[in-house]
Amino acid sequence: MDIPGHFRYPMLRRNGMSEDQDMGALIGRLQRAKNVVALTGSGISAESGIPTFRGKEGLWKTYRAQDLATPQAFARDPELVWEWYDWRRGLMSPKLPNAGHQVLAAWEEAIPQFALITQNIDGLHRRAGSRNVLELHGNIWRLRCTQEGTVVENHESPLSPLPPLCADCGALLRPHVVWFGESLDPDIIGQAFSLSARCDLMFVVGTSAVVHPAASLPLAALEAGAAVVEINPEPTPLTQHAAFSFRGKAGDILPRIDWALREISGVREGDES
Ligand code: BJW
Repeated sequence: MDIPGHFRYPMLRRNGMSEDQDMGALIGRLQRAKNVVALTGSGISAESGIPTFRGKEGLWKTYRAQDLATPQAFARDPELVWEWYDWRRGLMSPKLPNAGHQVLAAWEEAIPQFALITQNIDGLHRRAGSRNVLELHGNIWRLRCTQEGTVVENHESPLSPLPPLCADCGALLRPHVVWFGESLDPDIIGQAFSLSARCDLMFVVGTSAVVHPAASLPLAALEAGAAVVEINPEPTPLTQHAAFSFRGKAGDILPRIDWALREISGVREGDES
């Protein structure tokens, strides 16, 4: 398989294979795969200018999750929690999807059985054009009534009044996101597990792979015999299990994989039937 020599990215070596052989092997897996899943985390949005949670510049270096991202914190001080979320909405509002988001949106079109699961609440996958996105941890652009449970879409930034109130019943609204100690939507996490357990290739992009149950999805895929492709500048607990581990940025690596896929296979044309 002839892959141009400019594929120079740091990647864990497998059994002494060359980088080109590794990329070739990955494209082969991608071409043969019947079900492909991508699981993303905050790292994919880092190149769009949205901070991650962990790591040296992560949000949890400056803010305590216990004070801001738990139901107890919201019950104790909804104004404080809302100030933080309003600040983050303001930060995210002008940010645009990057090349990593765009490749995954293109794969939804190009790869017949492709599913995208994200832990991100920023909405950038949809803005990049992905239509079917399982948002495990909710969406910061949706607000939920603490009394009625109704969910409304709201892109106002800054929010006024703060904290925002339900237009129907006047009760406090909360961000429609999943905080620590809260259960994920059973339908969404159920779909995510079922997709993971029947995929043959899973891309795990930009997540520290420590927050459960999201971090269990690649484990479910591995248990079912899938190959995991990790894209992350740093190693994670998943790295040792990954068949392919690209140590680099999503906005760099995903376009390279996409380029190789298009170059080698003509984007699986003819697979559409
Ligand atoms: C790049 C990059 C570039 C940088 N390109 N990469 C089993 C074991 C232990 C604990 C538990 C367990 N089951 C449940 C728990 C408790 C808890 C949990 O997992 N705790 C662990 C942290 C220990 N889980 C929960 O509470 C969940 N609920 C639940 O399970 O309910 C039932 C239950 C409750 C209690 C006990 C038992 C069962 C809910 C989890 C909700 C997480 N919520 C948050 C906030 C969302 C709203 C908001 O944004 O404000 O979700 S926390 C935060 O972490 C956010 C993220 O989605 C999530 C994951 O973070 P992510 O995306 O991986 O980001 P980082 O920063 O960690 O990593 C970024 C990565 O990108 C790094 O690796 C970088 O290297 C990389 N990177 N630039 C590619 N350019």
